[in-house]
Amino acid sequence: MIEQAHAFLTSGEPIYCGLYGNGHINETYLLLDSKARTYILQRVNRTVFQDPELLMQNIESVCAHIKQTAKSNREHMTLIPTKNGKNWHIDEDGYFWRLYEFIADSVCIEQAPTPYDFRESAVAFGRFARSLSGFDADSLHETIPRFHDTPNRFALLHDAISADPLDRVKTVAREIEFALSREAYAAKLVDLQKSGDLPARVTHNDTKLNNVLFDRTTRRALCVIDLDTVMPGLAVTDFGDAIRFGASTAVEDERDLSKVAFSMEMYSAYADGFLAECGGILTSVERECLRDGAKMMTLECGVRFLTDYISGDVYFRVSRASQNLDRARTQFKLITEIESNWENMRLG
Ligand code: ADP
Ligand code: GN1
Ligand code: MG
Repeated sequence: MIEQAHAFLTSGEPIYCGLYGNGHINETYLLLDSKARTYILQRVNRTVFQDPELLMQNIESVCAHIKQTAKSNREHMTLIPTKNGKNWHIDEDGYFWRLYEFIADSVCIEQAPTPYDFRESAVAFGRFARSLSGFDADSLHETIPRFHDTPNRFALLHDAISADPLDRVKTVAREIEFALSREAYAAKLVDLQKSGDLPARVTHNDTKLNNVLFDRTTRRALCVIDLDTVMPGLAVTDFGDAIRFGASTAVEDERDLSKVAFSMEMYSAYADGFLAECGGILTSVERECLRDGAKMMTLECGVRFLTDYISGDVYFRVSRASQNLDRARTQFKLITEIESNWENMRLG
């Protein structure tokens, strides 16, 4: 990987490069140069992102927009150009690379230790939403078509069940039944979008807690990262995806389901931070549907993990057998808990 780093305009000579982070899609490396500067080197997943050059155009323009209101260079992502003046490098094997400055003195959290930390991440995503409310959505390319089209995610689950390439369907009958019994609900948000009741906005679309960087010392949120899926979408799904991941009491691939619960305390802390930052731009229908965003993203993600398990783990990176099935199961457990808490989750 260090060979690919030489294509970029780093301050010193690249001297160390090692795998970094817990993303499921791209391959991320920490790079150090001879002037002790650190960077994030990424190999973009070309199966997931069919046109990475268009994706980089999105990232460049979104970063430039956020930079205008950022108070320091730790509050926005900075791309390092190549020696040829581009923002990406294609190596001799056809792999697609990019380099960011490592945001100094930052930490990334996989599970919020306190509601305060989770609220801080909501402040970051809320600020991100507010900042991009003035951004021209039509200038963005759709990097993954139909990304949060939940009915289409169900259609892909049906396709996987029919294909059943590894004969796994018979082992996941309970999970399939759980998902399909909620299929009628899947269209709720896309229908409200089609009817114009939910406005399309520029959204992040992958609002996991580990896509926010925090200040190492103060624990204040610094910067939203992982901008690959920034494109037109719904504010309620950005809210909901963050809840799906961060309001769980366990990690996403926890095997012991007795540890997986939905924390109303975390939910309320996130809602508080999010609404404080961007509540002013939300319509009353959006506020009413925030809890649907949480349920929908949990259902959609569970369906995606289950589909990938049945298909042979071709999309989400796995480090052990059945990891995608474990991930699907945690999402389904969370849905039952969300359903029990439904009345208390009202925000609009
Ligand atoms: P993926 O799409 O695979 O999730 P990310 O862009 O989220 O990839 O990066 C993976 C991890 O790398 C992040 O969770 C974070 O820990 C770290 N990271 C990414 N960009 C930066 C950055 N600019 N500064 C510091 N850490 C970063
Ligand atoms: C992927 O790239 P990462 O790990 O931040 C996925 C999200 C899922 C998430 C589940 C481009 O996010 O949609 O919600 O895994 N990203 C893409 O953990 O598919
Ligand atoms: Mg990420």
